[in-house]
Amino acid sequence: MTTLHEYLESAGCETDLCTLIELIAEQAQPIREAFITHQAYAESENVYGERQAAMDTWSDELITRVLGESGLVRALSSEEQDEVRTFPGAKAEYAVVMDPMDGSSLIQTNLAVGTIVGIFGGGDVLQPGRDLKAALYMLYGPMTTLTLTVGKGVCIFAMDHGGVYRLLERDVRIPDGNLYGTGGGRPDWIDQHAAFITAVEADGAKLRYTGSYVADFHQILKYGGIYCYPALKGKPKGKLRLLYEAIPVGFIAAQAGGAITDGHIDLLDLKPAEPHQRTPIYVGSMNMISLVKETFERSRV
Ligand code: AFP
Repeated sequence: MTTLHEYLESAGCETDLCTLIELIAEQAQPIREAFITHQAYAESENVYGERQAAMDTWSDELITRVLGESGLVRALSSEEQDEVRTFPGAKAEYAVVMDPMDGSSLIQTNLAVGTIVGIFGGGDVLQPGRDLKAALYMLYGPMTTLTLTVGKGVCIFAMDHGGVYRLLERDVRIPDGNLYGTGGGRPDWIDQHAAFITAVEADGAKLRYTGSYVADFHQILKYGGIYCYPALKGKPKGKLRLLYEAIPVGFIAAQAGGAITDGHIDLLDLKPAEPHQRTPIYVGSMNMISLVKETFERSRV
């Protein structure tokens, strides 16, 4: 089976980008080994005022250190750090955005969680998602998988017992489907979201929601459907972050024939104004994204 390194070479990836992707991907091993001794919460909070799980900070420090020492990264912005980190001495100009441990509140329940990463060129983290050079997520479930795009379609790899990523699937396409997951409580949903959920439930959609965005999205990538974290009454921007969660996963979705929207625009066209801005998220199959946009459009007239 093709290895990650062989795939990247065959994809004509820039050498430094190949090295950077492999460096990030291989952190899955130490991260996976750290779960058992870092299940609880740290004593700290992130910039959003959310309690940080021990693995939030542990994985953030690991990846930040490794990338800072690599000489390949000019700037790094993490969901778990208030400020953008810069590495002026870097020989390359990649800018990395990341959620180092998405779903971390689930670690002690042994549900799948993951690391989400986007890689820009040009040393600037505040770019529209459409300008990404690569996007990936490692998913720590029954397998350790790496879902990756370098702008030439989406591939899924699984790590073997020797720590080598082996290609499971290339040119992944999101099928039309009827799975849906949604955050927020029904009483807090804005009217447009409530109307969308009512419509998909009437069409027989099945609820699949674990509380881990990256795991829930991966199921959508495979089986089709939609993941939603909507605007809520009193929280018009919802919960998830544009830079660390929407943009990298949205880029993967688009490369697999799906899309990501806030109900109005394609979120890959939105240039972040500041690193920690939130956004409502609808990401998944085109059949579902089209219905979201129609629902929001109808409510405008
Ligand atoms: P944690 O990383 O704090 O577990 O939050 C996970 C998350 O950002 C995303 O992965 C989930 O889909 C969403 O939050 C779950 O939020 P709710 O608990 O409000 O449903």
